[in-house]
Amino acid sequence: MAELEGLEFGKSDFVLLDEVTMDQFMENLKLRFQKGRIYTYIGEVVVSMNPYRQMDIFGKETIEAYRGRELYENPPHLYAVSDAAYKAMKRRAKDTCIVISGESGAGKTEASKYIMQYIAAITNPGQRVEVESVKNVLLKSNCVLEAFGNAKTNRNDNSSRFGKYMDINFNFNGDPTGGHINNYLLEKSRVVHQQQGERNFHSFYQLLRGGSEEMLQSLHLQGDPALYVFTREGAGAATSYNDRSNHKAVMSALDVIGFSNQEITSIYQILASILLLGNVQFEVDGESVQVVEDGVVNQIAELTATDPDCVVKSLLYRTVATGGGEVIEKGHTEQDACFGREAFAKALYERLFGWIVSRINSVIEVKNYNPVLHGKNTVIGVLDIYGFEIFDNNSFEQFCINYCNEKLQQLFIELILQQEQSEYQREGITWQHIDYFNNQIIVDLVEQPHKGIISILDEACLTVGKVTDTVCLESMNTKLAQHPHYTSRKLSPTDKTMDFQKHFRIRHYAGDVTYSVEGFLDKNKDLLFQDFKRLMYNSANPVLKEMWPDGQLGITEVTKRPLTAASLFKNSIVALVDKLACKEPYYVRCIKPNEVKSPVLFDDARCQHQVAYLGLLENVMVRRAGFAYRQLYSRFLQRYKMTCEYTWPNHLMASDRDAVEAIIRQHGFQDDVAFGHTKLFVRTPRSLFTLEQERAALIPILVLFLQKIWRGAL
Ligand code: AOV
Ligand code: MG
Repeated sequence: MAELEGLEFGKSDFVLLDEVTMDQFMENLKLRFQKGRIYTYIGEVVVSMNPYRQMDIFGKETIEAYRGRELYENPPHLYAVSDAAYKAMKRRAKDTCIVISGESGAGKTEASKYIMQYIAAITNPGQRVEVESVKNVLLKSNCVLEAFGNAKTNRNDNSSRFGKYMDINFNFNGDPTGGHINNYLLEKSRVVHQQQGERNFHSFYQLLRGGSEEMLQSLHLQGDPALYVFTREGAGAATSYNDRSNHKAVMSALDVIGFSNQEITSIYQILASILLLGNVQFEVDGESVQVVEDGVVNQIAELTATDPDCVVKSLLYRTVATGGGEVIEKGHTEQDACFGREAFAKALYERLFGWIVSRINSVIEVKNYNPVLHGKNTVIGVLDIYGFEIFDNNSFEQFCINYCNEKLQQLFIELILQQEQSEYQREGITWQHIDYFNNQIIVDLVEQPHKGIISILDEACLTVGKVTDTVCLESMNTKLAQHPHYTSRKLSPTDKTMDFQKHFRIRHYAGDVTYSVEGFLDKNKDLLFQDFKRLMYNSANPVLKEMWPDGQLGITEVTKRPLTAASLFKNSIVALVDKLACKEPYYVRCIKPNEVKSPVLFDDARCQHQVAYLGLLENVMVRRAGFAYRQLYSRFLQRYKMTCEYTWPNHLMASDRDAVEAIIRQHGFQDDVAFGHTKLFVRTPRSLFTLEQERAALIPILVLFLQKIWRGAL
């Protein structure tokens, strides 16, 4: 709770507000934003405003100023929480995680990069080569993942279209020894279609605009995104993103990470194949469907190291096993052929992305670690996921992204608002309960077995015969009619923005989103004809082949019906939340100041909306009424007994609790603490800091004293 800066910059911790009201909160947030103070604490939570301009607060000197310091010794900063997470991990051997949340464009990805840079800068003072190399790969991986996983959307020029959770492993010295990246549901539909004003993934434009002439020629490409169906839409989109220089950076990062030349070439061959695939056209010739121009198909075949006839065949036919075990080839309709081509392009990209992540993981995975020799291996996790988003047209992807944000909000409530209050109750601390909106009800609406939206979608996907999106919507409307956070057109007949055959609306914690159900079932089924998988598995390029292990299955081999996209996503997010919940969490709550990317505009209504749904005011209330630190009496005593004459070396009191009380009284900290059944609760860090300092000053004296006893001098 530092007050290190003058009050003209506002309060550096919202806990210090005179009164905890929305007005005061907003006034402070606005003042600090206007004064260029983009970070403010709520206790240990950092509230971060996107400055939309380069700030001079991330340099080497700043890093040094925060290194090893306590939170309240410096003005609020991401570096301070990073250091706190690092210290907790190093001193107490705790696994920690930093969860960065906020809506699309609020600054999560930028924050995650600063956090990683800080951790890299403060570790490995001995400059050990192998540690430096791990750090380098961790940092460089960002550039590659952003190129392939980010895109311009209407909300953010560099929007993450995948979720990323990165574990960094540390040895007992506190130096990084490796890491692991988990990626979550890439928005692959973007490969074949983008909304107006948006772009495909950066990687395509980087290649087309930044690739050398020689490179493009070898890939059968021309350097103009307007020539390719998949990049045409976004070719003219204005963006602050420089494709040319980023292409160079990605090539060099791939090299530093350790991708071989063959692997790098393969990556670009796959990108080129996808672009060319988008330009394949079909025509109906009598009864059958044909490819309009063989030339493109030949190029795709060359780039994927496959046979041109086989490429054509997999585009126009699918092999199916009849009930009698007979295998027949069934010609596609034009519509099926288009569907297949798009599914293939999306799958190629998704598998490429997944493969890149796993290649990076294989480089940074912790090797030769022996817990007996090297001590406990601890972890700091950094979560940077796609933020809550509302577009003019919201589809399956927004549904998944927003569900994921509901889950993270639920975790925040659980860890910051709920657990805190229930512990006070358990420990018998007098406590005025603070109310907050619990979004569990929305989480249930989406994920509950049998009754939730995902279950209803899955059921529709499993039903044999033609269940359309509209039929599925009707089923949702019937089953969810009573749900307070679900609306259909039927329930809201006067609402002109909703078509009752197409739309449903969820009242999310962060706002109402109307989803268009069109394409939901196809995206959930995520069907890719087996013929494409076999084609890729039979590629003469070993890199490509490796991405398609499931292509080796025979036609008649019965495969289990795979989980749907929504169920897979749900399972991965549930696993993520479990992973986070067992670590000590640090939170960065990002806020977007305005919709127009302005460094000076503070849009009061938009900001207040975010503060409200993020539960920040409730966070301040819980924090302010509460106690930041707590420790079992026995542990507290063990650590600080030397600072009090009644407890050193041993106390004669009836209980540890009484002894702790003696320490507190001797220091005059009575007003800063509360005594629970088993733990001492401390409100501000100052008291603990004083005790720590005293302890630190006493230790050398004690050591001398003990040495003398040992030598028999006393
Ligand atoms: P996001 O990760 O929260 O959105 P980003 O981190 O990509 O948002 O930030 C969006 C843009 O805001 C960046 O490209 C920068 O232009 C600017 N910005 C954010 N933080 C800073 C900062 N600290 N300093 C300067 N500029 C900043 V999304 O991935 O869309 O949910 O899905
Ligand atoms: Mg992002």
